[in-house]
Amino acid sequence: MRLSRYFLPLLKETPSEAQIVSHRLMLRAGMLRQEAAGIYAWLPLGHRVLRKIEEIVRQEMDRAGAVELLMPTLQLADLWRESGRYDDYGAEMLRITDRHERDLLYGPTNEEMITEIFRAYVRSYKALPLNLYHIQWKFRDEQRPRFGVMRGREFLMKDAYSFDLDEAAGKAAYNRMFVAYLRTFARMGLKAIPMQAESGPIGGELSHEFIVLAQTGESAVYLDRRILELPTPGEDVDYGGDLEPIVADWTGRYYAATEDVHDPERFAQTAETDRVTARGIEVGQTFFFGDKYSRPMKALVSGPDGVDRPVQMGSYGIGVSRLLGAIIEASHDDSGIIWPDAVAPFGVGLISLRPGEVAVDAACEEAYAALTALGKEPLYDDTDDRPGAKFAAMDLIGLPWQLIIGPRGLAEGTVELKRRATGERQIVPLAKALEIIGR
Ligand code: 5CA
Repeated sequence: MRLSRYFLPLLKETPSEAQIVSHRLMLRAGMLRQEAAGIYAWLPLGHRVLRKIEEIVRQEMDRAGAVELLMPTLQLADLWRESGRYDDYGAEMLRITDRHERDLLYGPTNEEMITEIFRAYVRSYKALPLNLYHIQWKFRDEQRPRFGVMRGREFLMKDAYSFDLDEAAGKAAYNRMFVAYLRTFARMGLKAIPMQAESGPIGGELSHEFIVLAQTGESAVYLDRRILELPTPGEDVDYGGDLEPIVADWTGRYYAATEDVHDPERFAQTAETDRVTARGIEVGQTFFFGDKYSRPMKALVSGPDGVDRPVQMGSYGIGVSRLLGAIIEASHDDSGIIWPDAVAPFGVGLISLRPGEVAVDAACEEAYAALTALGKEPLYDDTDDRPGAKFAAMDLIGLPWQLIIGPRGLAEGTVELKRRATGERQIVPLAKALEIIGR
């Protein structure tokens, strides 16, 4: 992408309404624009990151055996009357009436709709286990939308729903999602710690929140620091096998709890030097709630014994749009964002120090073509801005590499390569710079 043809409206001033660093940086870096309280337009740079995060989530869901579909944002109120949640959900639900006076709502979550889809088609245990997921916008009329994408009213969620014949199989399905979550967040450069949690309006006894530690997090958390050292399951993890040992490692060995369920007495059993009190951002939550929806909604399956019973269900959410904020909170410095490679909107910022000068233009074009061919998605700053402004802009938007090409270096056969995360600079021939980036 050539910057002269792109839409990257950077802000010079720090917007006064933004209270936390991720919100400030997303506004300054031209990623996001507020259209109403808690409702945002995703500008091109923000949209690219959103899509990258979504893709990682999708790949790990698919790897764990979940199947993608897409449900609508609008739902019939009657569906929610079947489960009894229409009235329970309260003021957070955005209720809408269509021209025929039918009650609709903008979905805050999809347990009812997925149960309706399941019961329409599945009758037998032979179709199980089944896990269906989608990545779709949700609306919750939060009392205090704040911190930008962290607590929006309209936000993008991945929500998966598991269906099993009995509780044991349901727990195995829960474990598959649990492991997939460990992998998903690690791939984004995040350390997300599963913590025992309350299930709130979704329901059920078994629930974990996946929490990224950050000073600006909304909830207080208590943990044994040794949980931070546990290894993330690799790509070769066997989703067909028994995952209980991995889940037990993460849930049974070390203390980790949010303030809602914190137990000071149990926490006191952790050695004082290992005790950490911190704040955290909830990037995902998993629930197992058995037949809470399938029983009232009559989603029945017959087992090998021919007897019908309500299907056992769980649901598994990831805050896809919230993750942008969480990643920036975890990875930035005074100059701006530092994107982990896996979610960076572009891989390399290619900076021309003298657009219009034949040799510089030629070297930049060569680099641009080579980087594109390498799949590194360069953003080529071919504008007439001063070098200082270009450097500041690249630092702000936080691409992993900066490749700087100017007349003086070229006269000596070199370019400058900067790694955003460390600030390390190398003066090398262009071919060498390309080799380093391509590694
Ligand atoms: N149906 C279940 C799981 S599929 C569910 O709705 N779970 S949830 O309420 O915990 O939401 C899932 C994830 O969405 C949360 O972990 C959080 O990361 C994200 N989320 C929830 N509310 C908001 C919000 N107002 N703004 C941004 N992200 C949110």
